[in-house]
Amino acid sequence: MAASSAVATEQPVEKFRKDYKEPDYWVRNVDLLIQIHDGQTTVRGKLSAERRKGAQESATLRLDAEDVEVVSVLLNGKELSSSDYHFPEKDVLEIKCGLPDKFELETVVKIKPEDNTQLSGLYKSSSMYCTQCEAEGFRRITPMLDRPDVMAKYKVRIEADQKSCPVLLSNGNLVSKGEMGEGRHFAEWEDPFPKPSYLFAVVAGDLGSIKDTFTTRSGRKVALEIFSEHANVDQLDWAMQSLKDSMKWDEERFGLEYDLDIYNIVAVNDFNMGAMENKGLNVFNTACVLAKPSTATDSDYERVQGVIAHEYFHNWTGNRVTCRDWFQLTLKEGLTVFRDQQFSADMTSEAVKRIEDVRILRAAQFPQDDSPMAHPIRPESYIAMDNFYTATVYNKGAEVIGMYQTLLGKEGFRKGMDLYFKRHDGTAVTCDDFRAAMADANGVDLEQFERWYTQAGTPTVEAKASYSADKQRFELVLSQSCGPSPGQPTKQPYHIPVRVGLIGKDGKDLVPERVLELKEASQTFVFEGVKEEPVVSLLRGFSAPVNVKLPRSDEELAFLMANDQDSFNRWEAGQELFTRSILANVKAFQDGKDMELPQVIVDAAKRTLLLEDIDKSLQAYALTLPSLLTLGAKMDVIDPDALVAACKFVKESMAKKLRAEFETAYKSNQLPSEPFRNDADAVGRRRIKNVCLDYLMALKEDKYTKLCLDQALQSTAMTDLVAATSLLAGSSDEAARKQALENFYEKHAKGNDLILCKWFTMQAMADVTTSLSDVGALLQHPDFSLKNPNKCRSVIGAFAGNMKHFHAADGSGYRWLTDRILDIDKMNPQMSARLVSSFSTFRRYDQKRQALIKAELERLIATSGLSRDAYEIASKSLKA
Ligand code: B3K
Ligand code: ZN
Repeated sequence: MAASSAVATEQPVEKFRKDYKEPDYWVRNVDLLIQIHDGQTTVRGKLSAERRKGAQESATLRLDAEDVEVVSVLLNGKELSSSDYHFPEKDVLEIKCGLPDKFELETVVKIKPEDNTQLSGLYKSSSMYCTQCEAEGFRRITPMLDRPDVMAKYKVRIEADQKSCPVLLSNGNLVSKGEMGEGRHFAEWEDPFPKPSYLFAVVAGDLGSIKDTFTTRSGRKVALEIFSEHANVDQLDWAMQSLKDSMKWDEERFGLEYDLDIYNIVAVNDFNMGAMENKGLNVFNTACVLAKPSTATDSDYERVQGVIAHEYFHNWTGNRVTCRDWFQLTLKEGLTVFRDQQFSADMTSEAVKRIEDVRILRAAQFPQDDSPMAHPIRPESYIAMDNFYTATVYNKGAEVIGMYQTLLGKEGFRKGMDLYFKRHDGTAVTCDDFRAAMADANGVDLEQFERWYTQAGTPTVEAKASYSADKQRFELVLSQSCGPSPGQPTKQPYHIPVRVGLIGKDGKDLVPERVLELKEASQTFVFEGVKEEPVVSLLRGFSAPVNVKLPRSDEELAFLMANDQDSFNRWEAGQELFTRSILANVKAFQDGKDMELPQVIVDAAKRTLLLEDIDKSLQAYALTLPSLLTLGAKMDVIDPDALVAACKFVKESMAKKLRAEFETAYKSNQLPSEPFRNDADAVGRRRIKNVCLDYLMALKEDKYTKLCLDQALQSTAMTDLVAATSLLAGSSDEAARKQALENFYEKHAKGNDLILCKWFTMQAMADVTTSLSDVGALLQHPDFSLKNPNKCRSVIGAFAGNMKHFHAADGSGYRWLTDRILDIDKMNPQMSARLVSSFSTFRRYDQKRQALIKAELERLIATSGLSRDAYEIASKSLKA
C-alpha cells in the first residue's frame, strides 16, 4: 500500500494473509519479573526458545518490542554487547549474534504504565494497574515473538507496593506470595497451559471482590472471584450468576468443562473494548460487569450476561484452540459470538434474541459490507490489526457459524465441534481447519462454503414463486448475486441455506418446513403435494446473512405478520411493511408531497397491540420501527433529513390513529416498583410500555409530556428512567427537557460513571436544534474525560450516530468529529480509528455531503503524526 508522505513518522505497512510463514524460533517458556513502582516499571523477561526444525541456522531472532526502553539483553545468562542486538526498524529488537538450537534470552526493559494512554500493554486505570495484550500489546510490556502461533507456558512474579496494590493477579494458579520489606510484596503465578502472548494478563491494585465456587460435572471445584474498586462490590452479583450459568451451559450444550482451579474477573474503568478473555484472568470494562437494579437497565443486564458468557466461552474457542495468525480472528470471535448468542437465547428467549441479533447485524454490519471498509470475515490484509475487530468479523462471523448449524443440524454441528477440539486442542489453527472438522465429522462437502470466508459483501437472494393447482406443485426459483467490494469486482455463488415454509390460508404450514441449499447462481426448488396456493415464508429464522427480494403485496405481509409460525418472519414482515411506508414517505417528503400512512399498517399494528398472550418483548419489537441505519442501507442515496422526517411522520400518524390502544398498553404494563424483577415478563413489559410511550410522545401533547416526565422523575427502574429521560432529551418542551435532564443527573448520574455515560448519550443522540453546541458543552463537563473510552463513546461516538445533526448539511458535525478524532488520536489510536469509521459510509450520501466528508478524511490523512490505525481507516475509506 502506498503510504502518503504526510505520514512520515510511521510508514504504515500492510500485512497480507498469503504471506504467513511459521516463525524461525519458537518460544516455549516465558518467565517474567514485573516490578511496579510509581512512575516506572521494570520488566525482566526470560524466554526459553528453540530454532524451528527446518529454519536456517543463520536466522536471526526478531522480537517485537514497542515503547520499551531496553536496559540489557542476556543470552544464556551472558550479557550481550550493544553490537549483538539492534533495532533495524521501529518496534523490532533483533539479536544479531549466532544462536544455538536452544537458548534462553533475557531482556530487562523499563516501561511507564502511568503514561500509557493507548490502553494497550500495561497501563494504569484509575488506581489500578492492568493489561490488555490482544492483539499486539504484549510487546509493549516485554520483547517477545508477539504472534498467536507462538504458544508458551508463563511464570510471572509481580512486585509492588503493598498498600496501594494489595491485590496482585496473573493467569493460572497462585504459587507463592509474601512480603519483601520496605512496604513491598510479591505474588508468583504460574499458568500450566501453553498460550499465545495475547492472553497474558496482570492486575495490581486495591480491589474488593466477591467469591463463589463452581463444581464441574467431573467434580472439580473451581474458585470464582470477581474484583472491582471497593465502591462497586455491591454490583457484582449478576456477573457471578452469569458466570456460573455459562459454565453450566457449556458443559451441557458442548460438553466443555473449565480447566483451571481459579477463574478471576477484574472490572476496570478505562478499557478500549468490552472485555478480554485472558486465561483464568478476564479483564472487563466496568460497563460489562457492573449491574444492580438501581443502576442497570434491562439491556445492561443482558449485556453483562452475554459478555461474561462470551469471555468464558473463549476458554475453549480461542484459548485452548487459538488462531494461527490474526487473519483467522473470526475463528475464535465468530464462533464465540455464536456461542454467546445461543447461550443468551437459552437463558432468555430464542425468538427475541434472534430478532435482537439481526437488528444489530443490519444496523452495524450490512452498512460496513456496503462501504469501502468492506472485508471478508477472514480479511486478506491489515495495517493495524485492532481495526479488524469489526461487526463483520464478529457478527457476520457468527452468522457464518450459524449457517453450519443450519446446514448440519444441531447434532451434526456438535459432532463437528467435538472433532475440532479432538484434533486441535492446545494448538493454533485456521478457519479452514474449523471448516474441515465440520465437513469430516458429518461426511459432507463444504468446499464452496469457503466463499463466506473469502468474499466480502452482503448477497441478495431473489425469489420467484409459481404454483400449479393441477399438479399441486409449488416451484421456487432462487437466484443469488453479490455486488462488488474492494478488490473483488465479481463474486462466485455462495452456499446459502434458505429455510422455507409454505403457509396455507388457515395460517398453518401446508408441507414440512425445508432448508434449501442454494449453491448455484440460480436454482429451482420444487415442492410436491401442496394442496392450495401458499404464501411463502422465506429465510425463516434469518437462516443466512443476506438480503431477500420477493415481490409481495402489503396484504400478504400483514398476513405473514399475523400468521407465520416462524416468530422471526412474523417480525420481519412487519419490518418490511414499515420500511416500505417510510421509504415511500421519504420520496413524498423529497418531492414536496403529502406523506401518508397506509391503513393496512395501522390495522396490523393494532392487531399486534391487542394480542393478549404474546411475549411482550416480541410485541414491542413488532411495533418498533427499523433503525435509521438499517433504513439508510435500503436507500440509493441516504437523505438524513427526509429519513428522519418520514420516520417521525409514521410514528406520529400511528399514534394519532392508535392513541387509545397505546395508552391502554402503557398503563396495563406498569409494574410495581418493588420487588425489582428482571425476568422475561418484566423486561417485556418495560419494553412494550416504553415503545408505547415513544409513540405517544410523537404527538407532542402536554398530556403525554407530563406522563413521560412523571416516569422520568418517579421511576425506580433504570430502564424506565432512561427511556423517559431520553424521550424528553429530544423534546421541544424546553422546561420539561431541562427538568428531566437535571433530575437524571442529580439523582442518578452524579458520581456514577456508567450512568453518566447514559446521560451523555441521551443528549448526544437527541434531535434538538442545539445538538452540536450541546455535545460541545458536554466535552467541557467536569465529569467528562477524553481519556476514558466509555465517555468518548457516550458523547462523541453517540453524536456520530445522530443521523440528523451529525449529518447537518453545512458539514459542522463532520468538522467537529474530525477535531475530536485528532485530539484523541494522540492519546488512543484504537479509539480514534473507531471514530474515523463513522465516515466510512460517506459515499452513500448525497454529493454535497460526500464532498464535505471527503474533505475531512483528507484533512485526517494529511495530519502529520496521525496514527497508523486512523490512517488505515481514513485512507481505505477514501478508496473508490
Ligand atoms: N478478544 C477481545 C478483543 C480484543 C480487542 C483487541 N483490540 C474481546 C473479545 O472479543 O472477547
Ligand atoms: Zn471475543
